Amino acid sequence: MRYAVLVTGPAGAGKSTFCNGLMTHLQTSKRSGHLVNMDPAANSDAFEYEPSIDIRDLVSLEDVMDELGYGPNGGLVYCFEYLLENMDWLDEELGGYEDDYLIFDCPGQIELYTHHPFLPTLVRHLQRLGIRTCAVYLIESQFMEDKYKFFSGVLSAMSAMVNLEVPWLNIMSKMDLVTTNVEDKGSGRNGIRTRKDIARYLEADPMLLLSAPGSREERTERNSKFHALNQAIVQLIEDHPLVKFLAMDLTNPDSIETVLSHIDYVMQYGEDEEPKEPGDLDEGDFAEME
Ligand SMILES: Nc1nc2c(ncn2[C@@H]2O[C@H](COP(=O)(O)OP(=O)(O)OP(=O)(O)O)[C@@H](O)[C@H]2O)c(=O)[nH]1
Ligand SMILES: [Mg+2]
Repeated sequence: MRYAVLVTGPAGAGKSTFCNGLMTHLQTSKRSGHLVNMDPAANSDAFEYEPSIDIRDLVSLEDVMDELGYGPNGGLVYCFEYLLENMDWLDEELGGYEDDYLIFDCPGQIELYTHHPFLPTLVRHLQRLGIRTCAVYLIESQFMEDKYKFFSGVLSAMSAMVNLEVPWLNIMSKMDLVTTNVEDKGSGRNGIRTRKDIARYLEADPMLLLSAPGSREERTERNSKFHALNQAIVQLIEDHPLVKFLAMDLTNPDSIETVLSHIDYVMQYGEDEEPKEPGDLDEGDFAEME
């Protein structure tokens, strides 16, 4: 059984850094993982591990911009359209892997997740090939500094979940930047002073929105529409409590292990493995016991 993890989320959320961290963790746990670069604009310096499959071998944004005169966003759309027309390339590239984790590092253009059909089509294709697929969606901990920004992240996660329809994990990345130390001046931002405060963000408690700056001001005619919009968002999140975040601190190996165990769980990793028969065992299976 092959497993695909789509690493998604807005620009700069830490997707490529997480992919590197996950690759290292899989290797130290003696599990096999392969990096799949899905970003036609990726800079090779960003990869600690050479991608085993790379969309840039099929089509690169630079060539599309040079040769067809597209801008960066139109060029990206063109690259994905080109990929969908040439899926046999991907099938061939994916052919050589068995019982492996394939980690797809996706681009950061948010519209790819919320309303373009590319990623849903890719997901269906992987599923047809019998590859068990899940997605992780990263938003970075700095989003917690501004309640409006945070809830726009929650809504984008929600629409990506609805659009992609695969087992899903939302991750709050860069938790090493969040401190609950009261001596640290930065830690009081947006009222984040205790673990309990952080927990309200990880649970995406919509009531936080009601205490956001400006939300208690006198309701003038000018801002009444703004209040009504906030109220509607609170109601929407309360009615559909789909989004919760798993905190991730890449400086702590236990944290990556926790994220990986959640990924294993949502993908039911290893559930179809047959126990080895005594006849299948060889000396290598006992090497670690010596
Ligand atoms: N402190 C801290 N910084 C991080 C972490 N993860 C990523 N960064 C930094 O955030 C920036 C963006 O990281 P990337 O991994 O390139 O983010 P990305 O989501 O792949 O970005 P795009 O592919 O451009 O959308 C880089 O400067 C990283 O060094 C983290 O866990 N902690
Ligand atoms: Mg990246």
